[in-house]
Amino acid sequence: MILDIIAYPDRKLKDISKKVQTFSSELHFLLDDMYDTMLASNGIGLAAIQVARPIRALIINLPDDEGQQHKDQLLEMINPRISHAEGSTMYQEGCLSVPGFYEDIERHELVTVTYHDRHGKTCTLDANELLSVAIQHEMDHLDGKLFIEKLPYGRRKKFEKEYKKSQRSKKSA
Ligand code: Y12
Ligand code: CO
Repeated sequence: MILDIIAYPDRKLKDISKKVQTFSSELHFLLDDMYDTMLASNGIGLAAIQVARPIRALIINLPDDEGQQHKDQLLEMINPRISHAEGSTMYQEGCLSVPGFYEDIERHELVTVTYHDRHGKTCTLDANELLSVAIQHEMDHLDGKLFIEKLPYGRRKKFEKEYKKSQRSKKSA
């Protein structure tokens, strides 16, 4: 089932998501729906809060070199925690909750993340490049943060102006 994605500036995106306590079929249905929703919008990552479920769950499905996404490469992370981070890297990020806007954002270059899979199994992953950026972007959603909040003051102001303009022209179309 395709769910509605909450868009900025909806204040729900600021909610701090709660830890998942039970790895039930309800969680599995939500993860399945999040996958359908992400794919339907050409996304590569989605956090549960973006579909109005304030739980610490996220999914990531990076494309291969030909731009194709494969379900067997889908990462589902429940209650993720970064245990190690190093270096810094810049990447042009986008977000399904901020459609049409891409901004250069600085992140850690490498992260080690520990999380549970959908069955509650504990997993650890070392991530670099795009995967590292995607994990950090999605984990920020769990703490109510959006990538645009990392922009310097001037770029943030410019973004707010352009975003408001784009929302107005969407409404009048
Ligand atoms: C690197 C940086 C950020 C992430 C987080 C995941 N972000 C996305 O999946 C963003 C997807 C996205 C897709 C859009 O296209 C449509 O909605 C059809 C979009 O909107 C437009 O371009 C109009 C915005 C963002 C992972 C890795
Ligand atoms: Co996002």
